[in-house]
Formats: sequence, C-alpha cells, structure tokens
Amino acid sequence: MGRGERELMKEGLGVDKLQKHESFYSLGRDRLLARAEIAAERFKETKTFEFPTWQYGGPIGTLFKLEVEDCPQFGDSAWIEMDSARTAFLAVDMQVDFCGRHGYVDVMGYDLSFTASALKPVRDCLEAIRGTDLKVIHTREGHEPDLSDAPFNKVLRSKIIGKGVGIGEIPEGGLGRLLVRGQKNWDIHPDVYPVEGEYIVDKAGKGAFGSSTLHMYLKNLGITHIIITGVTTDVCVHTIMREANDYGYWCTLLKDCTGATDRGNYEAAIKSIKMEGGVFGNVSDKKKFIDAVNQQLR
Ligand code: C5J
Repeated sequence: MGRGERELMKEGLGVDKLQKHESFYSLGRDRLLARAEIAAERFKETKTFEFPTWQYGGPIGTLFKLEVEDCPQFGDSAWIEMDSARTAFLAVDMQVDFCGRHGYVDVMGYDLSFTASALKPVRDCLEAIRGTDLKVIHTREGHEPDLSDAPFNKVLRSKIIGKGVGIGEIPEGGLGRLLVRGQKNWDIHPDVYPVEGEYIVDKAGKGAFGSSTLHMYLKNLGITHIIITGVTTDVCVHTIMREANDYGYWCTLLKDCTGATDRGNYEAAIKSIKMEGGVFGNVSDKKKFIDAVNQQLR
C-alpha cells in the first residue's frame, strides 16, 4: 500500500471509496472526450460548432448559425450555432466617455473617430435584434462619486496622460466628472441608448466578471453564447471576452462593431482571438450577424 493510500485509509477512505472517487472523474473525462470526438467529426462534415444539446439541453428559442472568419485556420470559414433565447448581445462601454467629445478618451488625446466608428454598426445590430428573443446587455465603466472603488494607480495614470485632468475631474468644456457614475459623459451614448427590456451592468474595472453583476445576469438568463461589441477592442472588450471564454461561454466578436484608441492594438486584438483555432472565441462582422438574424430569426 502506497503512502497516499495509507493516508486515505487513515481518513476512513478505503480503496473501494478511492476507486469510486476516481471512477467519478474518469467517467466525466471519458464522456467529455467522447462528446468532443463526435462534435469534431460533425465539424469536419458541416464546418459548424453545433449547439451542444448534450450539455445545455434542447433549444428554448430558435437555433441559428453565424458565419465566423479564419477558423480553425486563417483563411477558413466556420459557423457557430446558437439558441436565440440563450444568446446575449453585449455592447461594452458605448459611453460618451469613450466615444464622445471631452470624454475620457478625448481628454487622453486619442483620435475619437475610431471609437466613435462603432456607434453606427452597433446601432444597426440593436435595431436588427430588437423584437427577437436575443438578450441585450449594455455595460458601463465608471466609479462611485466618492471614488471609493477607483484604484489609486488608475486615477493617477489618467491624470498624467490627461495633462492634469483625470478620472473624477471635469475637463474644460466637459459634461461632468470623467468616468464617474451619474455624470452625463459616463452614460451610454444616445445613439445606442438601451431601451426597455435591455439590461445595464455597471462595472468599476476593465473586466466585468470580478467587478460587476454581469456573470449573474448571464447565469440567470441561461446564456450560453455571447455576441460581443463595444469599445475599446483591446481593453474592456478583450478583457471581458477573455473572462467569458474562460467560463466556457461561446464568444463571437463583431469586428466592425468595435473600436480602439490605436489601430495596431485593434488589429492585434482581433488576430489574437483567432489563434489556436479560436483561443478567445471567434470573429465575425455586422453584415454576417444582421443577415443571420434577418434570414433565420424573422
Ligand atoms: C478603457 C474601456 N480603454 N472601456 N476602457 O480604459 O476599454
């Protein structure tokens, strides 16, 4: 009898119990691998990541397929199958602070036209899905008025890059205090403002799983697939996509429904998603998404 087994015997866990314990894990492992084998065979035939009913049960809404690019290899096309009722359309931080004049991004001195370029395509997507059973969730980055949830280093760095005006302060010609909850500049841009029935999540961080109720919303709504849009591509959008991907959500970024403060960072962020056959999920675009909605959910 080995040392480990002797230890378990001491704790009253005999070889019998140990074997049961191990078979519990090996059963789960074997089942997962068998499902992956079946799904991989199906993928070879259909180029589709089919909705895994073995895992989630049958569809509640309508199954629909979205074409994604450069998957599994660069140059290939594939399709993701989703259940409309368990798909969330996520609009990340489409706030005046990120897309509007005298907001946080503008004060830092970046070209606003890139982040603002996401407004029209996100609006087009929202118009296409309103009235379907897809769930819409908007996020807002910002801090309590007393800045009790703002890390000192974040505030300091913003003050330095903003040439003396940082988070919590009002820039010349501004609408209010930068990235502070309740201020006009912090709110969602009027072009993509939420309508009744859509969810809003406030977050203090770049990510959302550790600093907001996003994960509870996703769980309570039974979400399995997420369509991601918003700003900025390489910061909040990417952080949230990585977090969601780690939790097993099937994420697809619509590349023209997002913008950044820097073109190189944007390109790298899009490319990095596609590595390893989709290391953070997949990439599609507005046209493919709206066509999928109109042709399959209307
Ligand atoms: C940034 C964000 N870039 N929403 N925030 O600070 O991406």
